[in-house]
Amino acid sequence: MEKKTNDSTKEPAINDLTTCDATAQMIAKARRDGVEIDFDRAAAMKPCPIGADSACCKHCSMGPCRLNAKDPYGKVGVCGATIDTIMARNFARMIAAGSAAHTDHGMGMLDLFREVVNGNILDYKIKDPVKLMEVARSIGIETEDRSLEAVAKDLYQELERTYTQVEGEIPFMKRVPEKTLQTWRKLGIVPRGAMREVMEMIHRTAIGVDQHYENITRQASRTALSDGWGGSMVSTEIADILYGTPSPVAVEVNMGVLKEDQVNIIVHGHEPNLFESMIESVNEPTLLEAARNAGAKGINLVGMCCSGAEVMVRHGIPHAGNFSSTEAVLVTAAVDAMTVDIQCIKQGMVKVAACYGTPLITTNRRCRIEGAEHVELHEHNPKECTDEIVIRAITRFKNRSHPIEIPKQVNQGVHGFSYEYINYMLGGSFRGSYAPLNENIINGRIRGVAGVVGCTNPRIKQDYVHVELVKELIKNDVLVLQTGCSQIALAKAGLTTPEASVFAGPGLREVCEAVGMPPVLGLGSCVDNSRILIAASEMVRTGGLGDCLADLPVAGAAPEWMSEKAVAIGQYFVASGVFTVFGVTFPITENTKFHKLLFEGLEEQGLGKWGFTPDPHEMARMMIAHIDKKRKLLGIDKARERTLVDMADRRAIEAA
Ligand code: SF4
Ligand code: MSK
Repeated sequence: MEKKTNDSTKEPAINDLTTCDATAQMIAKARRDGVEIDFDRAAAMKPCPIGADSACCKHCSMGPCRLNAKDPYGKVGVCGATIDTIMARNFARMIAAGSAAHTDHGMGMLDLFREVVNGNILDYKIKDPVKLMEVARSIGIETEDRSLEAVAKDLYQELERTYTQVEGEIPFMKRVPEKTLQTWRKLGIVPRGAMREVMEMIHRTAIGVDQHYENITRQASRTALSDGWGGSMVSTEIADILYGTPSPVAVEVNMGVLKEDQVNIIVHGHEPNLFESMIESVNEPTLLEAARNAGAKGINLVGMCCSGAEVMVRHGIPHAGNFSSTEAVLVTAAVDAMTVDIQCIKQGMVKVAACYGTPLITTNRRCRIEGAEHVELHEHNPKECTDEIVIRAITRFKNRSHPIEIPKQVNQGVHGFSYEYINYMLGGSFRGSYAPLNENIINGRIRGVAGVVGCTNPRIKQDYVHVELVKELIKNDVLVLQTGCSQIALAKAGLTTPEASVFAGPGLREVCEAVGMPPVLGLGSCVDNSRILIAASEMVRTGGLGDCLADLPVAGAAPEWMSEKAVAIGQYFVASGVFTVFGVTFPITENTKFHKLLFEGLEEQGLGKWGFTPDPHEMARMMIAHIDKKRKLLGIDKARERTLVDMADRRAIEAA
C-alpha cells in the first residue's frame, strides 16, 4: 500500500499523539503498513494562523479580508468591519452551524416519534411510557386520566414548536429556573424557535447587517439556547421515550472489544435509530446462522463516538473508542463493516477502510461520502438497511485477506447515569430527590460539580487533557459528569467504576462509597449534555444553592474540542450561567473587546463566562477556583486547599 501524505515532514513520536495504548499500537501498525491516518494529516497540515485567530473574513467578494491579530485595531476589512465584528460573526456562525447540527438531529428524532405515535412506523415503539408522561407534565401537558396515545400526540405538537415556532418561548423554557429565565428575558435571548434563531443568526452575520459584536453575541446566545434547551433536549427526551431511559450498566470499552473469530460491525455517528435497528439485525436468527456458516462464532456489534456512547449507556453495548480512534480502529483489519450516519465522520476513513478491505457504509440521506458505499436507512423499514449491512459484513468476514491485529486493551466501567437515575440513586425509589446531592455540596463533602465533555482532536495528545483534568477534579472532591468522546477517554482510563472512588478526595470518596457510584458519571452522547442542564436546574429547585444556574458551584470544560457543535454547547452552557473552559485553542484574538466580552462581560450580565487554557492542571485550577468563588458567594465556603495529583496517585491510577 502506497502512503500518500500532504507533506513529507518528520513523523511525530507516537507517545506525543495519544495516551490510548490501543490507538498507539494501531498508529504504529498504520506506519508499518504505509497507511495515512488522521494523526499524520494533522502533523502535515499546519493550521492557518490568521484563521486560528479568527482574523479573516470571506463573507463577500470584496474580500477575503485578513486582519493582523498582532495589531488587531490597525486595519479593517474593505467594508470597514472591525476585528470585533469579524470575530463575533465567525464565532456566531460556528454556533449557528453547531446548533443546526444538534437541532436537525433532534428534529429527525421528533419526525420518527410522530410517525410512531400515528402508527405509520411499527419497527420502533414507545419503550418508556413513564418518561413520556414525565416529559409531558414538565411542559404543562395534562396527563391525569388520559391515554398514552393522547398525551403522546399532544407532546409531539408541543415539541414541534421547539423548531418551528416564530414567536414566544420554546416549551422547555418551563424547565429553566425562574431567575435564570428572567435574566434571559431581560437580555432578549429567550429562544423563539430553533429554525428562526439559526436563520436570523446567519442573516445577521452576512455582509452589511449586524455590525455590533455585543448585539451579534446576544443572538449567538439565543441560538445556542435553542440548541441546549431545545434541539438537543428534545433529542435526548425522545430517544429515552423510544429506546428507554439509561440506568447504570457495566460496559466494556476499547479496541479489545473486537473479536477475531466473529463478524465485527461498528456503528459510528450520532442518531440512535440506525443502532437500534442494527441491534435487531445482529440478533436475527437467519443472519446469525449465515455468520456461523461463514465460519464465524457470532456477530459482534460495537459502537464508536456518540452513536456508541448513546447505546453504551442505554444497553451496555461495547464501545471501541472515541473520535481520534475511528481511523485507527480500521487498521486492525478486523472490522467487517464500518457503518456511519451523521456527524464527526471523517472523510479520511474512506481510504483507510479501502486499504483493509472494510466496507465503509453511509446510511443517511444527509451524509454521503465519495468512495463509500451507501445503504440508506428508511425508518419505515429500517431492517432492510441493517440486514443488508450485516450480510455485507458476513461476506467481508468470509473473504478476510488482511492480517488481523487487535489490541488487547479492554476497560470495564459503569455508565448510564441519567438525570432520572441520579434522582433515584440519591433519594431512593420512594423519595427520589436531589436533596442529598445539595446537602453534600453544602456540607462540603462534594466541593462542586463539573461537566467534562466533548471531542478528542488529533492536533493534541489524545485523551491526555481529559484524563489529567478529571483526575485532578475528583481528587479535589469535584463530582464529574461526562458525555461524548470525553466519557470514553475516562472509561479507558478506568475512572468510571465505583472502585475508582479511591482516587477521589475524602469527601467525594465517602459519598461515592455510601451510594456505590463512580466519581465520574457517564451520561451519554453530546446531545445528552441536556441531561446536565436538567440536573443543574433540579439542583437550583431543590434549594440551598442559590436562585439561578449562575449561582451554582459548577463549571464545565471541553478539553480537546474540535467541532462547531462544541462551540454551540459551550455557548449554551455559558449563557445558562456556567463557567466553561476550552482547551486546544480558542478561535478568537486576545486583547480585543470581543474577547473581553466572552471572558468577562457575559458574567457581568448575569450569565456565565468563557475560559481557555490547553493545560489540564491549569484548567483544573481555574474550574476549582470558580467553584470556590461560588461557594463563598453562597456562604458555604469552608477553608480547603486544592490537592494536586502526585506521582504516587498517577501510578496508582495507571495500575488500576
Ligand atoms: Fe471583507 Fe467586509 Fe466582505 Fe468580510 S464582509 S470579506 S470584512 S469586505
Ligand atoms: S462525537 S462532536 S467528536 S464529542 Fe459527538 Fe465526539 Fe465531539 Fe463528535
